[in-house]
Amino acid sequence: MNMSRKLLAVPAAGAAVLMMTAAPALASSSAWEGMGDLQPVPVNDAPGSGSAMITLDGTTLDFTLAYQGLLADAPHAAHIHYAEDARNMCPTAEDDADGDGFLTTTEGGPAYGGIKVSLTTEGDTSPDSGLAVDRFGVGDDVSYSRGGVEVDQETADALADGEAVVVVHGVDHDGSGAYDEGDRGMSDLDPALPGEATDPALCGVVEVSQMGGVPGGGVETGQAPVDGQNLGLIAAGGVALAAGGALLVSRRRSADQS
Ligand SMILES: [Cu+2]
Repeated sequence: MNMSRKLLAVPAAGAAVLMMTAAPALASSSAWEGMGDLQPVPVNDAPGSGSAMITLDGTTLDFTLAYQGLLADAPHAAHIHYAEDARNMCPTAEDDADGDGFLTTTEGGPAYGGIKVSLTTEGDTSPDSGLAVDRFGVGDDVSYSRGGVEVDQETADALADGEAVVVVHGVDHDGSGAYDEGDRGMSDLDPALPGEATDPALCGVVEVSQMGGVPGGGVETGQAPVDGQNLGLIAAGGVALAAGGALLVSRRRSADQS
């Protein structure tokens, strides 16, 4: 083997490694970040706002839920809602089906679907914990985070497609300073709870804001890359491919000549 072929073999191997590592990243990653801008549900008009920050990697969810202005010293159940046959949006005034001036969680169902994930502060996050009022945020200035929450594939897809809706519950309709039966009556979800405790207060559709961390998520989900990382990696892969091809050609020529 002459000297020039030895020197060529090193960069050729380097190019091959580049191609091998780039290809799986493009095919398998689906990490992204998103946010739901939480605004008062129409009709109920709770005095508050908030945000749900979401990071999803495959089916593993990290979230930070923050909201202000809701009833002080009272628990606020919060969930990710979704249903395939829902409108995948926040309710409108038209969703107050019986026109009584209270938009119940059930009446909001056609807009946002059922509970898929309970955004509890600890423990179980399944729909079973939907009304676990001792494991949600309490009060009028709330912020908490959790990591490593496993969601099902349907929920992960709904989140990535901008079809999942975060809802925070609990509306003091009559301004009494507590959840009570009042004019609203008892809850459509649990007859043991006042309707004020479960009515939807804040709502926001989760929108993908960044295909973050691992390049290539945009390829798998069909979403446009927003930070140019995908394009950069594809370009780098193209260069590696071209360089590898050129080296193969030159190596073949060397072999022919020897
Ligand atoms: Cu909910």
